[in-house]
Amino acid sequence: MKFFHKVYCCFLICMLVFAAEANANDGYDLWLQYNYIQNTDLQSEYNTLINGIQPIGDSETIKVAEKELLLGLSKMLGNDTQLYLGNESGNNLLYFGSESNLDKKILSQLKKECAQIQKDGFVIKQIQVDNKNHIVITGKTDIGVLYGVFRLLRELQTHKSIKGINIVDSPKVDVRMLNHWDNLDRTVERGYAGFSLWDWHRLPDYIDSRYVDYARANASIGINGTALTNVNANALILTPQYLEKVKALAAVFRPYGLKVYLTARFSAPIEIGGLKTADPLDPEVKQWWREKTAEIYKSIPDFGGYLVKANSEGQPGPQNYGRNHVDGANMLADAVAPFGGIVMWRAFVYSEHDPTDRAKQAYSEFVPYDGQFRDNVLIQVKNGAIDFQPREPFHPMFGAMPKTPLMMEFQITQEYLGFSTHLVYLPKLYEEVFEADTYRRGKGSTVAKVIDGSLHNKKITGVAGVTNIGNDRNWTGHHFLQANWYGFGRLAWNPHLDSKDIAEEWIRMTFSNNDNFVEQIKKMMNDSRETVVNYMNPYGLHHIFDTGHHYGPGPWVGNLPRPEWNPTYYHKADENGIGFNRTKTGSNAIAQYAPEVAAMYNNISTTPEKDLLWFHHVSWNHKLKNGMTLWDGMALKYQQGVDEVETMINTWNSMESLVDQQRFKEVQMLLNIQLKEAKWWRDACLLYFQQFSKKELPEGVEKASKTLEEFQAMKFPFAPGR
Ligand code: BDP
Repeated sequence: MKFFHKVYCCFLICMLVFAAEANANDGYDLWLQYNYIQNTDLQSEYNTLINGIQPIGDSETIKVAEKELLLGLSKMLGNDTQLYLGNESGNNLLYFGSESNLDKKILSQLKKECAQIQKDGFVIKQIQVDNKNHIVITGKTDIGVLYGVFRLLRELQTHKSIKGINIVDSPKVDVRMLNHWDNLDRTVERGYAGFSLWDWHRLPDYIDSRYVDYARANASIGINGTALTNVNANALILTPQYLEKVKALAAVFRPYGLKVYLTARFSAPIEIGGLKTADPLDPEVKQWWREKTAEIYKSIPDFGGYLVKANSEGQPGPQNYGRNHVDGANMLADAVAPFGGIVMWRAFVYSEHDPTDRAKQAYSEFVPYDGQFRDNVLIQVKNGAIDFQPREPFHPMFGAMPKTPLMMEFQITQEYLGFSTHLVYLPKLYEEVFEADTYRRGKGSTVAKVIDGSLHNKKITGVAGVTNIGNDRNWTGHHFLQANWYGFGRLAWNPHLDSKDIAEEWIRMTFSNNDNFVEQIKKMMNDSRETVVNYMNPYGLHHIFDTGHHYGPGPWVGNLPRPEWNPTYYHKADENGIGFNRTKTGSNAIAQYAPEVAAMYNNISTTPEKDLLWFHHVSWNHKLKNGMTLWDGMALKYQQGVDEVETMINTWNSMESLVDQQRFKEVQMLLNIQLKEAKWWRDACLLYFQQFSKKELPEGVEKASKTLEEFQAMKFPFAPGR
């Protein structure tokens, strides 16, 4: 009896361990889960069409493509990897290699498709040669082939039929890059997912396997560049001691087509070069940058170039020497030009010495320079004119510099969107920006066309995203925020994609192909962006975050030395109403848009209500389109935001049986934090603004849980990301 009892206990423990393991998924594998495909029809289709794999070429890139195929196919189809290597029949092979290496017979079947490929694009096509069926993945470059391999794997991951497959796809943007705001001490500015991935201390000798997985993940979505260091730059990264470490990272990333870029501190010639000046017109300074750049290219021949924040928020720049942005950018551009490098010069500038509306300053400073930058300079512009708010109208610079390539800068990290604790699906925001119409060449001149270069025929194009990645096991601190990295990459590849389709791909690859799960979670993700706007910044409110760390509400902050650092500067609430008058009677920022757009925003009745308080100072009694007063409408939006988080929680809870326990619980806990914080936003903002509106809360808005004074007294000296 005792013996049986023991055996039974052992059995139970084994079962529990097994169940726990089956339910443990820490999210490390991102969207590359390669879950076993249960559907028997699909299993047999895939197994019939792919009997073996045949790499063409032997570059490092082709080798990693092969490795990825073996991993993906064996996991999804439950086969031993040997099966794919030892195929003798010669039928149903998967060929992958660049066009120039393909057999003539195979190539002749792909002529039409190959003619359509651009840049690092690819073809995936089922063909017949000598009565045998094959699938071929090819491109002009091996990197294109690798992208095609990831695309084929995605077709399987999302349970698409590959019978008669014929896909041609090319990136619409040249430079698709992540910007890491990572410091050399491994803290991450505005990072909420742990510390920096880059272990500078142990580099170059210790290569964390995570560097490989980082490169793989990026390649899987077409990201081809990474700026390793913070835009608030440290010149030390350009010293030999650090360049050796950068070289080691570049070597890991190279097979995946991921180029390394560095942020260049403008005063580096003084700080590490021993010069007396960093004046961009000084011959010695020019020489210093030329030599430094040559030194970098000597060890990293495919180095991408420099990303520069100059004369912005206290960073040094050409203006310190009475020079301008053109002088600074062109000096660096000349240094990288011989090696094919580029300079990404940021337009995020505003000054305490400039009394004009902060929203106008970047345009005022940069647009007059159109046509004066070197060909290898891209001006990197944030999506909106202030700073990565939950919602901003598109930046007026887009479309306004026809002779200069403008590069998009999005924030993937959620500095102003609840850090890594709030589930917000950002591709929805990116899509809204891309779809905005600048009217610079008539109707249909969307921001997407500015960025992909088609509006003004640009020779070089780019999109950058300030990343949300850290060394947290799940990379982004929240399982769902992996979707923002994923979606950013997909939209950088093609800014015309639909964010809903991207969400669906991601859900299927990351969680499940269960249709009910996909539909409900897609809706949840899709709605989440408007939800955060509702509980933080409805009707065009902006920058009412608590000081410095930007965690939580701080609409009352008005005592900071620089006026434009104060939330009160942005909302301008008083007894008459709320909002920033940027029309002709106010700061006239609207004049920076094309006449059609300016006319729309200048008139309160044609301004979309989502942007109302961005452009107008509006009376509390203003009648909204739904018939409510602004005060009632605003209060109810805050409440709606909270209610929507409750709906998200209900949706998620109803999906428990379809998700592994670990990710289910982690997301559940985070959603509960989000709800708590949504209520905090609602209560604190409404109590504060109520002092001006002097109106009761409309029916349906819950009573605040604390007094305004209590909210104002909340302090967070150790909020992350600073
Ligand atoms: C702001 C951030 C700050 C960045 C700056 C920038 O608060 O940390 O350095 O943007 O983009 O959003 O340069």
